[in-house]
Amino acid sequence: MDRTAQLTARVTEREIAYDPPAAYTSLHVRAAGVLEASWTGSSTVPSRSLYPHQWSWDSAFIAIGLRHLSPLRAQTELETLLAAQWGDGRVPHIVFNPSVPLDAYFPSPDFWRSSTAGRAAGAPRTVQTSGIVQPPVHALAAWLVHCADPGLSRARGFLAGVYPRLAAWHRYLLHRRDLGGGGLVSVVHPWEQGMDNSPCWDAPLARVTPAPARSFRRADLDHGAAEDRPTDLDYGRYVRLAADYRDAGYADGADRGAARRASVEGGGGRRADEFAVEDPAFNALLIASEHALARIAGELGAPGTARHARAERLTAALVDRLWDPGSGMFLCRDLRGGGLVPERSVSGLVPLLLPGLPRDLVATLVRTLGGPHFGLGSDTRLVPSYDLLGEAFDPHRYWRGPAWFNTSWLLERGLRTHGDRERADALREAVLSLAGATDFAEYVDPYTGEACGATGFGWTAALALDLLHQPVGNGVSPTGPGTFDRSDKGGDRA
Ligand code: 9WN
Repeated sequence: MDRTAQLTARVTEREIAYDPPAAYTSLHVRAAGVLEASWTGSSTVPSRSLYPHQWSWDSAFIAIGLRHLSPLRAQTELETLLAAQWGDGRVPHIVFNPSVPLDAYFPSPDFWRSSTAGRAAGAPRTVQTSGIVQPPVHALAAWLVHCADPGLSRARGFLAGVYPRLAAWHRYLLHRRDLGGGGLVSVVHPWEQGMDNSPCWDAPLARVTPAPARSFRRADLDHGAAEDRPTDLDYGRYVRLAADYRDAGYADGADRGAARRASVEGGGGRRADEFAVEDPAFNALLIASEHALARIAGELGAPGTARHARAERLTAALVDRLWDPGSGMFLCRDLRGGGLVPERSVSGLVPLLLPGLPRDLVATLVRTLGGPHFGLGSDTRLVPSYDLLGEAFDPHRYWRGPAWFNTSWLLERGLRTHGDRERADALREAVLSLAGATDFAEYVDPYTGEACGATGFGWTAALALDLLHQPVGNGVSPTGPGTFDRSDKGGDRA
């Protein structure tokens, strides 16, 4: 039997076991087909055309879906990513596949030069990576992957193998990236936060001098419509920020200041830390992953209490630094411009997934989600990436309005975590029907559900699979009630 037939057979067995509605059977098989076609042998590409390497947060979401088809592949996905971790603990946002031509994606390995420019930060020698990071969804993914097949996980020592790497990853973020000194992590590039072209970056990016357009060649325009993608001007700024970080040896915080002084003395002199933003989704995902790491520690026989307590402290810092009562949601904090960025993005709703969020904030976030700025349940089919009433809103342009499936998946989990079954079930149905109708599009027009970007997109297929495996209504997923739960009791069913 070939691989696709084997996977399909396994899928069919699982479908019988979970008894999903017949209408979803073909969705399940098609989603499995996308993941099969995107598998390289050790990891999964987000898209064969647009994103032909391994991306960090994509891999975490993909592993969450892949665990239902092949727990072994899901474990391997995360292990491959973590094998490219740097000595300082950072998990790079791209791990390059050496067999893919250099011009297939920009910025390519010869731009990042990780093994030379990143040497002082401990970049691996044998694999080429980018030097920036993406949201830390990995510990959460590792825990969910473990729960899918605890026997296999224990037999392979999966959690014992990934735990030290995940702990070092969180340490890097908490110790090297608390640039604001208030306990939260900052991103130093819009690509780090994952919602690259969000209007939240417009003001902080405006201070960055763009790299000249002729100094690089965009590969994304070979695959996507120019009017849907970031502008050349913004691309020039992305390139400038990444090049400056690279030229400062990918140093962070105080080390970065020293690298800059050395570069000034050596005739350089460009500021290498112009962009520093505290983002609600990035920090909320770190908190969810800290809770997951506590569970992993528990499974390995160590108490997770200190980690749960840290997650609670981080939740308090998130509320203290990023909650904006006037907007009824969380906002980004621009550390260089000195304040909250007055733009409503889906990022500011993602903290809904945190179990420890105060009840009144939960109620406010749910109201905002259904209100005129996001319109869920009335005007929009999936959660838009940006404020429907915002000046920069565009239903098709990258992260300036369209809806992505990963953020809707996170909000579905949030609604379910806080017991809002009705809204969670409706969002689940919307994700499943649009994933199927759009051939697993990268993103969709939030009003019409029209497919945009690539089709056969990895996390869209994976997260649809995950929702297919989740019983509706009772608020309990097959991985146990502890997925996002704070308590060490009752959730560790594995
Ligand atoms: C830069 C891979 C990635 C996602 C991001 C998405 C897009 C890259 C790009 O694709 O970013 O990392 O070239 O635009 O914005 O969320 O991880 O799918």
